[in-house]
Amino acid sequence: MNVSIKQLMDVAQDQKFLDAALRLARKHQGLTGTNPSVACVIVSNSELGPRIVGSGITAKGGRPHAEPPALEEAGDLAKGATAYVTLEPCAHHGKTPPCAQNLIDCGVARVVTAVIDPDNRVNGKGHQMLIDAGIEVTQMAGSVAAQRVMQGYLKARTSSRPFITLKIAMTEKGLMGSKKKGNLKISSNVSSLQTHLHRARHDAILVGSRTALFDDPNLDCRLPGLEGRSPIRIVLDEKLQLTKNAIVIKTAFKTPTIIVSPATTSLEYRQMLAQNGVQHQACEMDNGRIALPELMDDLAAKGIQSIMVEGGAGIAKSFINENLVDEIVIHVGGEPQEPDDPSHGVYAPFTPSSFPAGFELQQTLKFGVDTSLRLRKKN
Ligand code: AOF
Ligand code: ZN
Repeated sequence: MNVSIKQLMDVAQDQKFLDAALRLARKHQGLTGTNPSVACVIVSNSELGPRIVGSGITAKGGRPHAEPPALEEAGDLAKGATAYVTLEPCAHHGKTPPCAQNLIDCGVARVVTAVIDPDNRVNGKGHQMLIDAGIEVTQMAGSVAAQRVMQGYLKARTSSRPFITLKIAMTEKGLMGSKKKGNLKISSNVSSLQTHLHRARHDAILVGSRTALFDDPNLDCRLPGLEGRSPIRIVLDEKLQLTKNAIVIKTAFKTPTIIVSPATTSLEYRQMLAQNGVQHQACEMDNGRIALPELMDDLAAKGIQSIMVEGGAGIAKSFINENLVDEIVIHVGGEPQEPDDPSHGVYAPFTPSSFPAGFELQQTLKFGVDTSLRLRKKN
């Protein structure tokens, strides 16, 4: 097949504007509830070349969708323009008419999208509406970046479970901490800043009660300007060990917090949680441990679509064993600090050089002296 230079340039131009839309969509990642953060960029061809005449992003909370504000900004310039939308435009009537209809009514000539919307009310119908109205529709193949921006939404829509990122800081030998000293400093400050950025992109952070008790962490996002992006904190507390003195409980009126414990939890403990503004999530037990798959189903039903699991070797192992993890982020500390007595070490269920079966390395980054590995579950 002969592909002309013009065709190659057109594909490159589509990719450029779709990438711009994807960067825009990341701005509201984790802030749009059960709606994905979608962005729309309207590009008009003038004598001087293509130029962006309107842009929009799904509003915080999920409505309005991305297309109406972009089309409104473009005004008459939307006629004959190309709309780059990171997700197939919706075909259903919600608080506003379908976005596909809005694009048709505004006279857009072409629509380029990155991902088909798996929502039953859309799933190809948005594209079909556009095609039936004579609009050229191009779906860009294999957009990994788009899948990443919408990973929580796509996972929850297709499997009723949240997308799970397991984040672990460890040394080359897999050391995570010390049973004696508690919190060993494994990773550098640059990695910690990256962790805060990562938190901001998830709906929730999850740790076990041991981590909440011994490290007494804040588990929020403290990056300047992103303080409002702290995700919900979830603590698994099957033995009801947390008290009102734990930071996660003391600060629950500021940062939403969910404590997970068995349905048999005493009224007294539940009252303590309620008085401190903490939500209680009753869970099923499986052989004396929290039944994680069922808990993940319940959290997805609550609208939590992505979770960063941050706490404890035991929790990491349970999530891996239950086959619940979609992505693993390992921060490998540059200066290994071994405990004097190796039996005091807390070790991860794997090391940076021997990952769990079924995962493949996607990205290696340098964070100061640390190395960060991103592993993804193979399809
Ligand atoms: C779009 N553009 O910006 C977004 C879309 O509750 P509703 O009515 O807002 O519907 C939620 C569904 O809308 C969601 O599951 C997905 O199918 C679509 N999201 N669609 O055209 C947008 N956020
Ligand atoms: Zn819409």
